[in-house]
Amino acid sequence: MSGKITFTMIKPDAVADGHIGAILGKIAEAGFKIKALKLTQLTVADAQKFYEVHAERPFYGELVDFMSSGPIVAAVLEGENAVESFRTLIGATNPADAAEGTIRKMFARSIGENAVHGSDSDENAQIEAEFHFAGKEIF
Ligand code: YYY
Ligand code: MG
Repeated sequence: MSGKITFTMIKPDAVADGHIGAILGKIAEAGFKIKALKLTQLTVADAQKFYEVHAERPFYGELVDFMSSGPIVAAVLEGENAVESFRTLIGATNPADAAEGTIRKMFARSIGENAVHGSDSDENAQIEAEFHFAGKEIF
């Protein structure tokens, strides 16, 4: 059964480009409820841990450097079939392949600096939410 929770980050590119408000607007418009929200910055160690599944990939070093390069917005979102419906809202990893109207199509700079993260499974959504938020910060 599909879960109600997903985890997202508005990445350093989209924060630096001034898109926090517009992206939160798209998330609200799509019907997601915000369960947790904060402006924060990942350390290099945080970014290494968060993306450790990609440690052997050629882009890992750049990904870690980028994700720790500036502030992000971290959030836990609630909605029906949250993981899949949020990934539909953000679009393909490469904004060049993302559908019109998706967050990555509208706001991403490139495949590496692609504006937003979305969890890829219910299990990872839970792990990622707990990586970023204490229990009392999730409402
Ligand atoms: O889940 P999603 O973010 O859409 O893509 P992943 O395959 O999990 O990759 C995580 C992250 O790594 C992606 O958002 C950008 C970066 N990346 C990259 O820089 N170059 C690639 N060829 C693939 C992914
Ligand atoms: Mg992924």
